[in-house]
Amino acid sequence: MVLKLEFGAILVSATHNPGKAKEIAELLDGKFEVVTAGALGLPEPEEVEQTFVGNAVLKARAAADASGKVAIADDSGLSVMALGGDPGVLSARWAETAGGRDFDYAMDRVEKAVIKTGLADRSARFHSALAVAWPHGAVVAVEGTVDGMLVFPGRGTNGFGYDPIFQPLGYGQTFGEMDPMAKHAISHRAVAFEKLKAALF
Ligand code: ITT
Repeated sequence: MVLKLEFGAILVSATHNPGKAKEIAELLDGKFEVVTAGALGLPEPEEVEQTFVGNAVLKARAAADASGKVAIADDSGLSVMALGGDPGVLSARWAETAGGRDFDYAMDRVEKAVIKTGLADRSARFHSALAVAWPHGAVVAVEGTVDGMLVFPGRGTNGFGYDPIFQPLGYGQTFGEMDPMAKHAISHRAVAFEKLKAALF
């Protein structure tokens, strides 16, 4: 079986995160007819895997099998060196509060945890695993990363999630301050997309 995606095909974007959905749509660059898992009323599977790739595959597989269409999923997060890689695959869970997800709270948790280690190391890495699954069929997964430094307090209101506290290496702005196109030029998700394009398009 040749795993190729034709431009113009219907692709289910298996994310329930609006910030991520916007970036995935921009990175796909209008080449596919994108339907979201939310619009199709697909359930959100529990992310039980220990790796980004494992969870991306799980999400793409669930959406493809439930919809009968090719699906793309992203599992991503921030790994902080001083925290041994946390929050990592639990990045979304670190934001959970009784009132829903709160990333000001999550970024504050990261800052407090880093200070508590007593370490001066502020290096961090964003990961994005992308998986494309065919209904009840094959799956292709890739991973992209970008290295940077944590800055406290966070800066900027662009992007989503942990963007305000992440400054990519070699740049003076955080992802929260960067223009979205500038983030797309270097981000973990963009790196993963390039790999996916090479494999599938
Ligand atoms: P879906 O599973 O529905 O796609 P989610 O938000 O639950 O959405 P993840 O489990 O992959 O997705 O959680 C990763 C979290 O890491 C996410 O909620 C973001 O806050 C954060 N994150 C991922 N990519 C990011 C980026 O580019 N900039 C800032 N934060 C990011």
